[in-house]
Amino acid sequence: MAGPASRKTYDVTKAIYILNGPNLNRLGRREPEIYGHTTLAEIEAMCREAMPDQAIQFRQSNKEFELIDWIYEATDEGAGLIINPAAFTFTSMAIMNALKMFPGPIIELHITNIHKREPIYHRSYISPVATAVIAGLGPKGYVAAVRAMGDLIG
Ligand code: DHK
Repeated sequence: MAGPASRKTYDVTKAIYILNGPNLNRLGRREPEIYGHTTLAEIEAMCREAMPDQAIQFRQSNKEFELIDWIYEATDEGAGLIINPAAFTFTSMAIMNALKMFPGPIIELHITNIHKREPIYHRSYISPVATAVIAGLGPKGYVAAVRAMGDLIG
């Protein structure tokens, strides 16, 4: 096993990017029986409270191309990337290919445990290119992801 000397170092002054996919802008009123009542703005506040000294870029888009453009931006300017691709998880080779170019740690995140849901939610295009996957912890999964990313980027 590689010793501490070989641990990859990241520029911690660079931001952690937290990207959210389609329909997550409707959290709080979107299928609350599945996704809960917490809004995306409240989740963003929870992430910033968890790491007040860490630069965080928190974004949401329903557009696949925009998420890809933000992955490029994170590739050029970020230290780590947390992504909840939502439904694009199961459809987007384009997002998978963009993530392949990201040099830092990637955490794939889902509010629900996708593996406990219908079969269409079981095959992720993102997991093969992610450092880690967090699913089923609800909105608190974002806080767990931010803290884990803090450790990964040192
Ligand atoms: C959110 C969605 O919008 C679904 O399409 C995913 C994910 C699950 C979530 O659990 O955060 O499949």
